[in-house]
Amino acid sequence: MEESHPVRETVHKVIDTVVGAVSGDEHAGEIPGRPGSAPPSLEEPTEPRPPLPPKPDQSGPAVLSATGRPLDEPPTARSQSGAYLTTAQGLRLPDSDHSLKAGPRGPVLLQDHHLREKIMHFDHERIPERVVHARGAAAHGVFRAYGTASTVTRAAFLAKDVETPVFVRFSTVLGSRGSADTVRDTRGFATKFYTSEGVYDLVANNIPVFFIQDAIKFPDIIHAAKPHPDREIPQAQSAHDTFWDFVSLHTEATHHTLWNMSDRGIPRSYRTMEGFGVHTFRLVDAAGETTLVKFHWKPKAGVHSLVWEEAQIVNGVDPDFHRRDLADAIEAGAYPQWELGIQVFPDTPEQTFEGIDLLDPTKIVPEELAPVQPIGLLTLNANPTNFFAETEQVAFHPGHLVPGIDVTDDPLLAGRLFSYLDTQLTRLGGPNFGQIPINRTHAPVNDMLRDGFHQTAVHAGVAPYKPNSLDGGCPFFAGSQEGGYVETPVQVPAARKVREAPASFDDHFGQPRLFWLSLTPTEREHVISAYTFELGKVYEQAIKERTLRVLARIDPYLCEQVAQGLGLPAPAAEGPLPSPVPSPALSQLGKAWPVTGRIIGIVAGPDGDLDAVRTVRQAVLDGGMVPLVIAPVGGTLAADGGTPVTVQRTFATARSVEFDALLLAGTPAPGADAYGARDAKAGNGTPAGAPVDPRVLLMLGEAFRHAKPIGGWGDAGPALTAAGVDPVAPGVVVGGSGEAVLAEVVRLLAEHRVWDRFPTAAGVV
Ligand code: HDE
Repeated sequence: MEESHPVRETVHKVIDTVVGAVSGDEHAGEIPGRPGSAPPSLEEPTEPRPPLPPKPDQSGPAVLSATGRPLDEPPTARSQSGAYLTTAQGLRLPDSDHSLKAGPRGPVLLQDHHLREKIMHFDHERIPERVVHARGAAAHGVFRAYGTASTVTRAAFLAKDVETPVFVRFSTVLGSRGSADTVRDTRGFATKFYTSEGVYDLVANNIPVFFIQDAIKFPDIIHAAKPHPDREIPQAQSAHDTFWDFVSLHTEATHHTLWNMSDRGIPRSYRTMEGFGVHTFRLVDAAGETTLVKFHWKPKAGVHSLVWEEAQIVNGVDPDFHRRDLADAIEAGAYPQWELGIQVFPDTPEQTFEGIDLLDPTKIVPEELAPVQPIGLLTLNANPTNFFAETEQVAFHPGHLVPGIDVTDDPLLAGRLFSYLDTQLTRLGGPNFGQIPINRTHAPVNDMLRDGFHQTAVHAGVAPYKPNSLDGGCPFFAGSQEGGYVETPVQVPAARKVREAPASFDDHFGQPRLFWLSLTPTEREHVISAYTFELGKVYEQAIKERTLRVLARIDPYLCEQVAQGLGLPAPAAEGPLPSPVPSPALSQLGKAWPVTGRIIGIVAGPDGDLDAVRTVRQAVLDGGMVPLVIAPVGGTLAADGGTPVTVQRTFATARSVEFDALLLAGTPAPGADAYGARDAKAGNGTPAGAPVDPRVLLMLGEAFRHAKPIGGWGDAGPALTAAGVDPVAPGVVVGGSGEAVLAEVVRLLAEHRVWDRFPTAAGVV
């Protein structure tokens, strides 16, 4: 055996070379017990070189995948192998449906090793969910750098045309793992870049500011926002007493709360969210020069939100709405894309810009003052193979940095730098979570971390400490010339040790007012109704009144309107309000975006103009959008003898919220199941004299209320009239050919919603 062991022979050869090189020891290996594979040098080794090979008497486990597959197979093929069911040890099994018993009706035998293994493993399938951001969905992709950031950072992955694999996880903050997607909440937008210099994590949100300025308040805001501790309700919502109790008292939360009450709190899709690094980071170039920056993700599909009623319906009809949307888009090849950009500020000792303290995470810098400069493009192009292994086990950490990107003294960031490692110890069961496949770096690892739960690496060598001579001094330190991460030697001001916030963090209302004034009237109406809804769900009047006082400090009209909805008097503002210059970049309306991936429902009766349905369906597909044909029953439509048109939704299964626009190919008569006892959506049936399916009326009514484009041709008129849809209302396109109607609807879709359908109140200016 010894003579024919190829690994040992190779190792012997390598060691002969290494030993000769190190010490010239001719008796290497003659007497057993040498601690390392080479004799140490007298002086501490200083010349960097790769780790020594293992000793020739040593071997390790074969390097296979977790389920025994060679590692050079494609990543998706590794999880299972062979044609037959096996145990976890690879033992083939003849049956997994019956326990081993003493006779078919007899007692189960304790010796049933398969029953024991199967149930043992099942009992431990769950790990603790994330304490925040538990609900999420993720995708693989690639980041291609434009190279524009190379003037301010030496980060290798930001050099021109460098492509870096990424894994991105989107999330809500408050809800537990099984909660619904379209709740009013902040969204997480965490990106893991597997760069050549190690993993870089940009752990961002879709809102550019945070509730608190100091990490020590994080448990407070989260305890307040999570469900009440006694009944554990409400799930995944801020519309309850403890949340409003906290944010009305802790007024540094005002800015973030206002963003939550805006349309940003209910994104249409993960694909249509902006992302923000929130904190200011410090970039370092090759010469060691530093710049302060804020990171922004800009979605190519534009920023687009749901309507609150729509979001609530979706939560019931399709609680996986965002998760499904992301996966479907990628599967359909409509790859979501974002541009990464930076706002750049000089790194002055004050770390302020235009009077804004860059270390205060409750403040933005308006884009009009510091434009967002694009530095690269993110494309999500593959769905995960296994939710648990990837989306659940991925572990982000703002302290996963690469040379060229450094942190600042933002006190919120400081706490995060502690928290994200700490939390994985309980969530992922120990310190080796970096070895879980989705978390593995793509850069070579040569650390001195050893052992611990779930250790899957087989470390060689005997000297995981420095300095050493037994492992030839390995591993060696890398200065910045060798790609080492050298912290920026920032001057720390001489100061007293205190528990205090700086005076420059004091203003809690100026930027909320800036945000409010930057919104369009339509967006402001949404903010008013969001506050009114949320506070309407609060039990204690004192909390509502206290919140109204906060609103009075943002804007009197906002305060009055919410107070009116609550049936309470509006408090007056204390003193004059500032008049900041609005930042149009904060509004998400008024632009046009690509329509790729948008979903168009085409309502067709069995006897309608099927040729037009075929043509329109094809035109939708040709435009990169998704046509879904909705008909009374499933199957196909082919009454005219032409190519059958496949039905994707029936009147019973469809709901307006799934579609970005609705097209009516005529007026469909009530289906056979259009009565309340069969389908509650049919309600009391069709209004007298209107030969329209009531589910179609419901869809039209909702699509109209949610400001979606509606189109119709042929005899669509009676359906629109019965649904109360004014055929000349903005965004309602009637008449002409199906194709002409579609063209106009697509033009409207590019603007996301038809907001001018609804007048805003005169007071909103
Ligand atoms: Fe987090 N946050 N956070 N957070 N956060 C976590 O880490 C924390 C903050 C963000 O998809 C946890 O692995 C503290 C700001 C995202 O896996 C935890 C503070 C921003 C995600 C944690 C903050 C974020 C997390 C929970 C205040 C936007 C989900 C599980 C100092 C810039 C990442 C985990 C994913 C997750 C702590 C504030 C974003 C407990 C202490 C500000 C996107 O470590």
